[in-house]
Amino acid sequence: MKQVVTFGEVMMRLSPPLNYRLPQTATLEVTYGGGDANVAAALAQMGVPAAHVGVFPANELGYAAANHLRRYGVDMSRCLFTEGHRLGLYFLEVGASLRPSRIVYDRADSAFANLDPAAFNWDELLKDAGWLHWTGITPAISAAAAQATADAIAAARRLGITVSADVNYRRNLWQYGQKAQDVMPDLVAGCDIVVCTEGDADDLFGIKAEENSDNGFISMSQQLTQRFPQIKRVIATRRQTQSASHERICGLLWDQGEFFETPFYDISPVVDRIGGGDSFISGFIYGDAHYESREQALSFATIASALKHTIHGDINLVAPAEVEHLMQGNLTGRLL
Ligand code: KDG
Repeated sequence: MKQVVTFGEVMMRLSPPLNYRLPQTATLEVTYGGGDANVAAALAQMGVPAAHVGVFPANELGYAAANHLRRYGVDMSRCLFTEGHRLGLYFLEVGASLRPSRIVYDRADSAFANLDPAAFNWDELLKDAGWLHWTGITPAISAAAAQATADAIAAARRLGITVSADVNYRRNLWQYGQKAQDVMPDLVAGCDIVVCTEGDADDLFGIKAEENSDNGFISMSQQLTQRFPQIKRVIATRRQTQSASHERICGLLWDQGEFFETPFYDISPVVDRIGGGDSFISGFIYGDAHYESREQALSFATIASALKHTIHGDINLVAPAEVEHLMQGNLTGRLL
């Protein structure tokens, strides 16, 4: 498989141990992640050539963040290290029972937010790539990041590279003056595959889906692909919470008029839900390259995402064999 390239911000993640609250904790566990880079890392550790393009401060924190991704095999040679700005941070307080997890961002004025779009020669950066992936987090960060995302997509289209996006609307991140509703339509118009929920399609594109479950996804996908004809496939997970301790997900795919769905897979008890969506699209990219059928690609993606919920940190560290074992119906957790 040709290289998958991702583009976006990587942050340091700081979390109290166990279910401690932020004001009481004496220690913070350090790891790193970013919606786009998590996809590159999951793929690289599954053996798919993956590179991440990002901007880091030229200091020990920036080098540590980049080295964290290198450790999983991500090619970081196209990243920039700049002076004068910082590494973004996010604090994750893991909830329990009725208390949901909370994220506190401290990412203003990061090196990535201050990137210079002219510093990226995308035709060169993507010349060996077969796939470009980005998330809606990246254009939310600054006007410069949105411009660089548009430039990357335009180059990918010129080069005939597959483009995927997780539209991932985070309304609290869009603070620099441009509206997601004005920026995102032009960006998703250049994509072949999008991860999109009915809620995000409504919020971002004003697409109103039919109300009931499967029909909602189908009607949203029909409207989305009519409005943006470059998009051939729409994927999403659906979450069902039957009780606080019983959650499960299934995968949905709309592919040029055909609808596929997987069975539901249990994800409880959830160890760490950050990066669950990134695991789904990285699983789909892997599955698309390794299986003949779209059902298998969707099953791989959904099971990979379900397994991510058992793994600490932002990055999905599952081996293809673990996913395949469960795809064969072996859902009892026997040793491989
Ligand atoms: O999808 C996971 C991301 O939410 C996480 O890695 C942190 O990039 C991040 C963000 O902006 O929240």
